[in-house]
Amino acid sequence: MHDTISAQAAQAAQAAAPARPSGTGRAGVPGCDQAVLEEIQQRVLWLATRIIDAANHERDTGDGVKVGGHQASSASLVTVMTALYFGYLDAADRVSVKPHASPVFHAIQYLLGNLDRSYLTTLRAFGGLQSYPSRTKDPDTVDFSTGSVGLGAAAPLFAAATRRYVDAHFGPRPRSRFIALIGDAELDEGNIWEAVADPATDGLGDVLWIVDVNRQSLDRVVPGVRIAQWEQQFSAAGWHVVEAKYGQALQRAFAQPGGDSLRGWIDAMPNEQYQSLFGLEPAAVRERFGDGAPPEVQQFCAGIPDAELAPLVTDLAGHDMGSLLAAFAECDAETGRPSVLFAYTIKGWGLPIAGNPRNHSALLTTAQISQMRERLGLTTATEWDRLDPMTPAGQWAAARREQLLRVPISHTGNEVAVPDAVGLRAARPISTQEAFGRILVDLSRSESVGPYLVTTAPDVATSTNLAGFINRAGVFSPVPRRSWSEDPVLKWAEGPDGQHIELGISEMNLFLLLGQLGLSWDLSDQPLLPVGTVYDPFVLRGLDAFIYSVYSGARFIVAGTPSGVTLAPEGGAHQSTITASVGLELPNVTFIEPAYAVALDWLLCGALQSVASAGQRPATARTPGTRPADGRAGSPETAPEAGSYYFRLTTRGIEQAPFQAARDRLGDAILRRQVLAGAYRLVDAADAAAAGAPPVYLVGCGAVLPEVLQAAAELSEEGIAATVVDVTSADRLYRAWQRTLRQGVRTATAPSIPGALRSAFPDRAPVVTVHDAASHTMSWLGSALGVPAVSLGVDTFGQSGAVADLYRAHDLDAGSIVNAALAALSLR
Ligand SMILES: Cc1ncc(C[n+]2csc(CCOP(=O)(O)OP(=O)(O)O)c2C)c(N)n1
Ligand SMILES: [Mg+2]
Repeated sequence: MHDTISAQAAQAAQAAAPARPSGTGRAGVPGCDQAVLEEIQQRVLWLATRIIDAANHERDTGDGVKVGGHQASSASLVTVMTALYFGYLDAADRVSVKPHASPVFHAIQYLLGNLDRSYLTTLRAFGGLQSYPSRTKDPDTVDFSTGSVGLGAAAPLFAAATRRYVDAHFGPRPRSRFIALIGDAELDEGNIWEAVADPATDGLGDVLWIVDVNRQSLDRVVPGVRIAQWEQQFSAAGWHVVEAKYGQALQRAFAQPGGDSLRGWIDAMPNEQYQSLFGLEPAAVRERFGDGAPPEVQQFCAGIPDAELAPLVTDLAGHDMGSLLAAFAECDAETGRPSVLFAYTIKGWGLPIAGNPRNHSALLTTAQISQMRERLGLTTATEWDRLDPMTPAGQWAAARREQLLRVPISHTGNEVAVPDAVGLRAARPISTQEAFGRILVDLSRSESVGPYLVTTAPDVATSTNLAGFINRAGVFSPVPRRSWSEDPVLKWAEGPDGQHIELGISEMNLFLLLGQLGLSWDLSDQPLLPVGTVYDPFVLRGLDAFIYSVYSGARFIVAGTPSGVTLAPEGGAHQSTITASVGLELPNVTFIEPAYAVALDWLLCGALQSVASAGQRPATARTPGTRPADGRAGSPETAPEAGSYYFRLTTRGIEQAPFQAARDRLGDAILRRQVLAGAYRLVDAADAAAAGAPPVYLVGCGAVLPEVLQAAAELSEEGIAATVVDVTSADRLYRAWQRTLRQGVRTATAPSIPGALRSAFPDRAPVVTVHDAASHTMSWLGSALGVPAVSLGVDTFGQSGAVADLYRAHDLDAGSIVNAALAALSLR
C-alpha cells in the first residue's frame, strides 16, 4: 500500500492542467504521499463521526427532540473530500458539499485550522455548526449552501456560467474550478437535468461534479443499476464522463486470468444484492456474492480465501486515494466541457453501519464510538486534537492551510452608482411592464450602471419587455455568433459582450442563475446588477430555487410579469394569485408592486442601489472560524433590506394623471419617501372628512388602482370621504408594523404605529383593501390600524375573459369596492 500517490497522479495532473494564474504548486511539497492522506482521512472520518455523536449523546437539549446527523452519508465522502482538500484544490476553487456531509466539511476546516475547536461539539446547536452547509449561518467559509437536494448541487454550474460572463466582460479572474459533491439520489431531482440541459451551461470546462455513488438514498438501496443511464444523459448533454469504480485490488484481480468474469458479474449484479454483502461475515460473503453468478466467477473466487474475498469484492475506487486523484486530474485536463465523475463509494465506509440499507440516519452506539477511538489510538483526552504538527500529516495540513488561503475580495463595488431615478416621463396610459422595460433601457445608457446590468429570462425576454434592453446590450454568448435574422424590432445579436443571458424554459434555472449572478461579488470578485424576468404565475415553478438563492445571500432583482387575473384573456392557468403572499413572506426578499410608472422608476432604482451595495458590504465577510454577527435570528428588526427584490408587474396600461396629481400635491421629496416606504395617499379626502363626511380608506395595490379611484369618486358623490391609498410595497409596510410589534413584545412596552403606516393612514377609519392577488395579502391592515377591514382579492382560480369580466367575477370592480366600503363602515 503506502506508495507515493502523487508520483503518478500529480504527474498526470501537471502534464494535463493548464497554467494557473494563482497556482499553489501542489507537487513537490514533502509529505503528500498516500500514507499521509490515509492518516488524514482516518482523522477526518473520526471527527465527522464524533461531531455527530457528541451532538446526539453529549448535549442535553432539554426538549427530547432527536438531534440527528448523518454518520453514514458523511463517511461515504470522507475519502473523496480528503483527496480534494488535501490533495487537489487550489485557493481559488469553489466547492458545494452534499448536505449530509457537512460534518466532513467542518472536520476538514478544523484540521486546516479554519474552525475553532469549540465548534466541534455544536453541530445543530443554536449558533453552532449548521446541520447542512450554510453560506450565511456557518462559522467557516462555505461557498455554496446546500440542504434541499439537487439545488446546491447545480449551483456551481451557474457560478461557473457567471464566471464565464464576468471574465468575458471584466477581464479574466484567476481560474477557479467549480466543484459539486453530489449524493447519487440527488440525480433524481429534475432541476439537475434542467441545469445540465440548458445551452447557457454548455462547455463550462471548469466544472466538476463528483457523484457519491453509494447506491443508497434515504429509504432504501436504489433498485437496479442506473449509472449507465445517467452517464448517457450526461454524455448526450456534452459532458465529459469519468468513473472511479474499482479499487486497485479489484483492478489487479481483473487483470488475472478469469478476472474478466469477476468484473462482468460485479457490473451486472443488482445494487440490492451487492449492497447486502457489507453486513455479512466473510464466509457468508462468498455465498451471497456467488448467488446467481456464472460458474467462471465461482471458480475464480474459489482460489481466494474468505478473509480476502470480502474486502476484495467491496474494494471501490471512491475509497482509493490514488484512483481518485488520477480521476480528478483526468477531469482537470478536460477544459472544453464540464466533467462528471462517478465515484463508487460505501455509505458508512469504515463504520460498523457500512452498507446497511437502513443506515441513513443510524448513529453509532457509545460502545462503538469507544472502539473506534481506541482503534485510532486516540483517548478521551486527545480525541478532539488537530493533527500533531510534528508528524508528516500535521505538516501537510499546515502546508495545505497556506495553499488554500483565500485571496481577499479586491473589488469594492464603488464604481457602480445607480441614480435615484431615470426620470421616466409617462404622459399616456402605460403599464408597469412597459415602464420597466423603458427604465432598463435608460439605465443601460449610464456608464456607472449599464456595464453592470445583466438580464436573464427563461424564454420570456421579449414577452416581458426586455427587447429594448436586448437591442441595446445584446445577448451573451461565449463566442460571437452570426445572426440570421434581420428583424429590426428585435436584433438578438449574440456575442461575448452581450448582457442578456437567455435560458430555456426552466424557472429553476432562472432562479439558480440569478442566485449565482447575485453572488458574483463574492464568488467571482465582481459586483453585478442581475435582473431576471418571468411570467408571474411561474415564479412558483422556480420557488425552491428562489428560496435557495436568497437563503444563500444572493442579491438580485426579479420581475414577475404579467400577473394576476389582469392578464385576463390568458385564463386560469396563467393567472397568479398567491405570488404576492409569497413575495411578502419570503425572508431576504422585498416585494414591490407599484401601479404608476414614476413610482416604479423610483422603486426600481432604489432596489438597484441596494443590490449594488452587495459588493461594498459583503454579507458573509467576517473573521474566518467565527460565527457571523448575530442578532436574534430571522427577526424582522435585525433583517435590514440586504436581500433581493421581487417586482410584481402588469401589462394593463393605466392613466398616469392621478399620480401626477399626487406629485403636485405632495412634492417629489415627500412622495418619493412615501412610495419607497410602501404607501402614500393617492387621493386625500381629509377635507371632506373634516367637513363631517364619514371617512374610509380604499387601499389598492397595482393594476386595480383605476377601479379603486372610480369607487372613491362614487363614494364621494354619496357623501363619504374616501381616501385612496396606493400600496407600493405591502411587504415594507408589513415589516414596519412587525418591527414595532416585536420591539414591543421583546421590551414589554406598548407598540406604536410605525411611521410608514401613520403617514399613509393618519386617521382612524375603516379600510377596504383591493388587490389582484389573494385577499389575504393585505388583510392584516385592519389589525395593524385597529379598524374594521374588508379585503377584496382573488381567492379562487380564474378563467379567460376581459379585464372587466374578471374583475367583476372576483369583486374587484368599482361597484364591489363601493359595497365593500359601505360594509366596512357598517362594521365600525
Ligand atoms: C428536496 C429534498 N427532498 C428530500 C430531502 C430529504 N433527504 C435528505 S437526504 C435524502 C436522500 C439522499 O440520498 P443521496 O443523495 O444518495 O445521499 P446519501 O445520503 O446516500 O449520500 C433525502 C430524500 C431533502 N433534503 N431535500
Ligand atoms: Mg446515496
